[in-house]
Amino acid sequence: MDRGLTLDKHKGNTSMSDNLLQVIQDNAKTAKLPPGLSEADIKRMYEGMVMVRAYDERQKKLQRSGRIGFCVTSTGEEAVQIGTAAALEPADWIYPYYRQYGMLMYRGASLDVLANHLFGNTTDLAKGRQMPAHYTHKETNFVSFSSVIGTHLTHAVGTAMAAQYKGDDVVVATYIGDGGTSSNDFHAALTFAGVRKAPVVFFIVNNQYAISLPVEKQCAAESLHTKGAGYGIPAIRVDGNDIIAVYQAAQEAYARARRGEGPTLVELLTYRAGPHSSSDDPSRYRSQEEMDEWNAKDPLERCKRFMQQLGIWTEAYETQLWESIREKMVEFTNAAEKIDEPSWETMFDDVYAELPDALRRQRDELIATESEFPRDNEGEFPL
Ligand SMILES: Cc1ncc(C[n+]2csc(CCOP(=O)(O)OP(=O)(O)O)c2C)c(N)n1
Repeated sequence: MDRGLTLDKHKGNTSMSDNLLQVIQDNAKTAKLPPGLSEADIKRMYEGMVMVRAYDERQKKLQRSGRIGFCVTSTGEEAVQIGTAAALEPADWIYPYYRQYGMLMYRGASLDVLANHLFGNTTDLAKGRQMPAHYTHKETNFVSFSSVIGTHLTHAVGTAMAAQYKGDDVVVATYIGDGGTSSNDFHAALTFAGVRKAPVVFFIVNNQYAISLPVEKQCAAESLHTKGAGYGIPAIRVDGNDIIAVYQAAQEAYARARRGEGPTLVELLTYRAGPHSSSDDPSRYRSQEEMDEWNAKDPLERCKRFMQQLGIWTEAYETQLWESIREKMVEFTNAAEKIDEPSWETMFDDVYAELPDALRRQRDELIATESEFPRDNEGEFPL
């Protein structure tokens, strides 16, 4: 049984095909402003997506030229991030995985927060100790992620339950890939959230692959949103490359949570247009035809077309936007590259209030060895 969300108030400007929520009509000549959104809101969302695309473009260049070791991009998934971020309030919480850093920028984190993490320098908020693409930022309630797929979902539900106990008017947005819906913690999190009616929204980012594994080999269900029914959680399937549909579904789901009606499961259908990470080569497991087919549904192009239909997009606007954003990306990443890396001995900090003897000995040995073999002789450093 599909307990799909009823999006009554959007009738007339949403179309459902195969139970997929879509708003943008690619072939329409004109469009009307969606309810509750101004022209400025739509432009802001588009600009947010361009920021993510430009950041990814910059990350890739830095990685290919050897200036950073590794990167994770989210090309093709910009509407997922910006559409769901745009409907949140500043006090709400985000429990992301590694492909939602665009939400950070949209919620006002300075670009140096991202750039410093990219280089893992001394000013990186994770102190250079996290995996790359595991961003964190207290001011925007963007919570650090553990690489163990799915584990953050239970933390998200815990935060939502805490807010419920305290009577705080906040919701929690959390994200999981199609592969991640097979994790143990997906089950634990949805079980608790359903029973406790926690104010949390689970977004399944169905980008069709878990590294090289296509979604149909991941799960035999026809669609992943049907998983909600097993936990008594209403669910909806949305065109994740249609930023207006993503925004509307997210807004409705957050509103349900705020009204005390509990969690919602939102499956966002999209495509990971790039590799899984800079260590992956997708041409080994998927065809060019498939990639071309999805690229034709690019979320930025679709939003641009919608803006054209509304009469709020021009070539001059586009050129100026890209120029100014690309300039910023270069400026912030070049600045982050100039900041020192954390010194080796900081790896012993922050875990124990008082360092146990065994670790103190190891740290002292490291410091002694390092002074014997200074850093400019890095090649000879015995570690
Ligand atoms: C428990 C666990 N198993 C395996 C991995 C290795 N791993 C890292 S990312 C990933 C794929 C996740 O795919 P998906 O959830 O679909 O997200 P996507 O990367 O496609 O956005 C895997 C298997 C891991 N980090 N944790």
